[in-house]
Amino acid sequence: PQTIYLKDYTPFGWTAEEVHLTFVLAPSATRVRSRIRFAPNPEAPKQDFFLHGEQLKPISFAIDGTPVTPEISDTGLTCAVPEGGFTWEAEVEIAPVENFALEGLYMSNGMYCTQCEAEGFRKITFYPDRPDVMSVFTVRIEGDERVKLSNGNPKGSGEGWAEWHDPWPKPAYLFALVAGDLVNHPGSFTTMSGREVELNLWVRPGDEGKCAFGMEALKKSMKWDEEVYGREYDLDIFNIVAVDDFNMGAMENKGLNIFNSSAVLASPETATDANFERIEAIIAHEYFHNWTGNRITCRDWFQLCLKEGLTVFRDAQFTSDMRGEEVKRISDVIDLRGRQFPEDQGPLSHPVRPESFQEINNFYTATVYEKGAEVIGMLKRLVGDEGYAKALDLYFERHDGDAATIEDWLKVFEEATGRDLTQFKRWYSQAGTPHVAVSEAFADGTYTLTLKQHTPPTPGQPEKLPQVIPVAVGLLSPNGDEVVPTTVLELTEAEQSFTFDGLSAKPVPSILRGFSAPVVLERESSPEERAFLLAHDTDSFNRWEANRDLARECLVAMITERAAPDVAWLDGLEAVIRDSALDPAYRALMLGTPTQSELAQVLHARGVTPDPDAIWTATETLKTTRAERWSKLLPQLAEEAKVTEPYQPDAEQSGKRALGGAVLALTTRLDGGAAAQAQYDSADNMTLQLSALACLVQAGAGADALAKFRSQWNGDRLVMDKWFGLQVAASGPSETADRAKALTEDPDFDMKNPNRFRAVMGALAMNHAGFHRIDGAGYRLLADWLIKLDEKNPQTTARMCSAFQTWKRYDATRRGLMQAELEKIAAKPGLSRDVTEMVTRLLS
Ligand code: BAL
Ligand code: ZN
Repeated sequence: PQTIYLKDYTPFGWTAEEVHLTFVLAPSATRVRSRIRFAPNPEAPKQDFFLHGEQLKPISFAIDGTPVTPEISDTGLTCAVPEGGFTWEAEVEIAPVENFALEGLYMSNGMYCTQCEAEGFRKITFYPDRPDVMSVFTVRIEGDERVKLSNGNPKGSGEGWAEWHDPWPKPAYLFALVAGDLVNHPGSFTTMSGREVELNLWVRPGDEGKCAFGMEALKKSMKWDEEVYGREYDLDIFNIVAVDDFNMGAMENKGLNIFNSSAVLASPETATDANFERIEAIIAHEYFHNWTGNRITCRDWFQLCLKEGLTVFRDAQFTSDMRGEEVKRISDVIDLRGRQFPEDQGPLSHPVRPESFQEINNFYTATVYEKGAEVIGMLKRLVGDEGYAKALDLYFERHDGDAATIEDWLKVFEEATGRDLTQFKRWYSQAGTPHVAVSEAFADGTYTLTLKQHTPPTPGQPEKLPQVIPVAVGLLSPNGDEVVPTTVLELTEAEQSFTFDGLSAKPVPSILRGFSAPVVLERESSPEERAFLLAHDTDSFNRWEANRDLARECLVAMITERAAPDVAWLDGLEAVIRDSALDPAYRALMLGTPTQSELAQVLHARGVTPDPDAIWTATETLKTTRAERWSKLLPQLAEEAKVTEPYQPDAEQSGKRALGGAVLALTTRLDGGAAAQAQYDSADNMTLQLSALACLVQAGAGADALAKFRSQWNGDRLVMDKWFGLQVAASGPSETADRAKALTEDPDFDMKNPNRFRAVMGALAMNHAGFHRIDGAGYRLLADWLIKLDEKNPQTTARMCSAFQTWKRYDATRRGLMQAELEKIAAKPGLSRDVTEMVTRLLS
């Protein structure tokens, strides 16, 4: 496959002044007619006229009304064109019903829908399918379906047809079309300038009862973007459609967002608190793209983080405002360490702005999204809230209507704040997670912190230069008072010292407060000092972090030295858990332990080959020890976690249920599942039902409940995804692969549905000890299914290949087994470009 480089960017030779599309829908023979007015682009070098196009059956072509015969290849067409402007017309035929890649125009449960980002539009018609070609689209849809939707505002409709016009120029990746017998949940919103916007959430008949929450989340997002960023919605109508078969979470098509049904449909009976929170965040994310992504888009796909990093940052701000900052920050850091750190520290490591790719779909990664958002968080910390607000105002003012770059983005910050961001820009070009080592000294009332930064080599980048790292620090006196409040130190050199004067005693430092930079902090610290921070740190993130450090060190000692669990730490933690002044959600997070994969990463970094079975055993032992040690406390906590009011998916109730869920998991270790069974039998919402079911399955007492659950929820695809996933996630390591295999033989397992495939195979990959079973059964099962899925859906297959990204960490047996599976995938004749690129990188 061809490699594409950032350095080779060249503008397209023409501008597309307007685009008219007509779709005559038919499942296996949809006709697409295009009429496009092209004009020479004065800013582009001379070039052949090339339009992207893949898997299209050509019917006819004309320029200015005269038939032409372009030269057509697998990737597009070239054609001789007049010197000046001209009107291009083409007609092609496509077969949506045969499109299982879920890219371009396809069908899901009899409904037509599209997914064009990143390069799906070329599977709909011939077009300059690149984000810097922006045009005004008018779309006509002909078909028998009751509902026919596209971008922009409705222009007209009649028996068997509908027309839409989008006045805002957009790239083809934001094009969307939906047609089907859908029903809508309506709403409306009055914008800050007083315009009425019609809102609709379109779903399949039967799903009407799962729309109310999503609609309210949309209204809250619209309001928040006005209040916090001054951004107003710009069309008369905003449509959201729920689709069952969808590769991603959702897509921000202009005025017509298309959502994976799992990311929008929710009712208390069918969705968990975590589902509700995710839905609120994704609706916000897609809505916020209207300005950060659509009105200002990306010049090329290397700039993907320009819209994604910023929009993730904005949706995180929104969730913080809706649900509380401390819990959101901790959850985001857990996620970053769980998904982005392994990526950044393995063969798939790439900069936030990659410099080359073969298949752009492989770069919708945690690095581009989540590290991209962290980079913006650092920028905001460095320039301050006011500087950030000024820079964003300038960004929207200057670049509205543009296809912009990271250089444009950084320039508005430089101009708005006067700050030179030359060095900061390295965050966009250097891959890898920086490590910051800390040493300290105290003499004559002066405390000195010395910080040293180092970023390990990553593929193609053996040497790294120092980055600008904002390190938020606070100092506590030995009695627990804060003597220096949070201060941001700017680490710019490889090694740098910072001093604090006038202290009466050696302070205890609280470093990297709020996780002020996405780095690994290396600091020798005693258990006593960590326990002190757990008891006294005024920064809630670092208080949680102290506990996480203690948990990690306890588990590492259990794994490597067969040590007993650290009871001094457990007593310190108990004091926090008992503190009813603390938010239950925060206490629930305190009860979490580092994941087994995170422990494997820590051991590997310390030169110890991780043994998944030993990690699993230590984690289990620690949990059982906690349960036994806290046997009297657990019933009290369970009582405190009870919600007596009617179900609401808000932060307050969710926090209580999260604490209750953590307590139930411990209690099950003592009572064999009695409390879980009682909760299962009386649950009136999915959060309680599912947490009880997980406990029962984990305790080996789930057979009845699983059968009941299935018969209760058989008709609900989203709930049944939970049934599939939970059994694999909650199974013990010796049976995970067998359980997953049996589920793939279930008549309701459908590999063509990405949610169902991920429910089973994603859960297998996430069950650390189960996936890494020493006989390689987990690896084999996953690889075999990836090979099968690649023939249908390369995009989802390629993303799931990342399950193997840590393969080099393990012992020779497991390494050999994983390598063999990767080589087996690589050797498959006809392997997609997506998966070829992924396995090549993984094996490099
Ligand atoms: N643009 C792809 C889906 C998302 O990030 O919103
Ligand atoms: Zn996005």
